[in-house]
Amino acid sequence: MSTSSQSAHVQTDIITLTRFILQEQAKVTSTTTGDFTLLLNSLQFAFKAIAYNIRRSTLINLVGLSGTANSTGDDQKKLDVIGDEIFINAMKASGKVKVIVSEEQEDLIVFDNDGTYAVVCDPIDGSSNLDAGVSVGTIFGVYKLRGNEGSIKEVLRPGKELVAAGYTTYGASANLVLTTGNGVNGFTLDNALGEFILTHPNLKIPSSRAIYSVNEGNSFYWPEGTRKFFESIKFPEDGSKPYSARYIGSMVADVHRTILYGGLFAYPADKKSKNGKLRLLYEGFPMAMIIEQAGGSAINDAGERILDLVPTAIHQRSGIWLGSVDEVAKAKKYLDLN
Ligand code: AHM
Ligand code: MG
Repeated sequence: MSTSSQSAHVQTDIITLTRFILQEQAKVTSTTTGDFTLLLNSLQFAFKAIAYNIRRSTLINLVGLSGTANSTGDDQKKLDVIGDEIFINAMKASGKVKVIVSEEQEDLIVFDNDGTYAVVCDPIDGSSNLDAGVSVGTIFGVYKLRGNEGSIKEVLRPGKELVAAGYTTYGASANLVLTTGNGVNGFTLDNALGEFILTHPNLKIPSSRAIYSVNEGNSFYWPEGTRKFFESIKFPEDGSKPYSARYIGSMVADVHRTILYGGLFAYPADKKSKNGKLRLLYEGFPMAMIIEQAGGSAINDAGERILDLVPTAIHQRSGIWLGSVDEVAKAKKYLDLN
């Protein structure tokens, strides 16, 4: 093999997450303090540490329940607790985060520092899948504080005020998908280098795709509009092909596929879960920001834009419909029937 063809297989000019962030920040250098860069650096450390522990969990007896329940009564897995601790410690150590909301903590946490950011997160989402080795992930959103004191008002704000959002999937590889309000970029963790490498620049979601992703087991409880919509794509009356179903049961993995392939992901409200299952602040908002930044849309059961909603409680739930613009628009027509 010639030298040039050998080198063709070896990337010698790699864009790591750190390099990417520094480049992005350099574009707005007059207004930046470097705090956001440090915050993102601490975030990526948390993702690496969580990925590492998930990968070895079966070997070091980290599978199974911890014997505790979280703020909303869900049984916690050992890894839920560990992931939460890793995340909170990393945010605290950054010195740049004053307020944290975590799915695993009943109340918000306020640090005694001069941090200027609030971070909302679900440290390990989809944890019911953990013991089977199915993909799980971390979801996060970042608000810039308006005041100097850390108060709940800093996070009971509409999703459109997030300055950054993202998720990391822990599956065959760890994939970090990030937006700072200027498009969406995807990074893959190179385990040997210990670096997230830019592998999916400027991610765009296809505008339509005949794939739906929902827990069909809840269809007994669905309201009429929701039921009729899913019926309409499974039994099309216009001669078109029925949609394909894909449901992993890990929001991060289902949303990641939806961004890459297109389609619709939904966790609607139903008679059993009157406000839906997913949490607005740290699941709905970050995912809605990413989806919109990738060219898709995200609405609730009333057809309202998710990012316009204003939470009144940190663990508030909401019905969520997100994905390709055409697919969400198709579903929206039926939501009026609910
Ligand atoms: P969790 O935050 O307790 O892990 O629950 C959220 C998860 C999502 O990842 C996923 O979309 C949903 O719950 C699946 O719920 P279900 O098992 O009811 O289909
Ligand atoms: Mg969750």
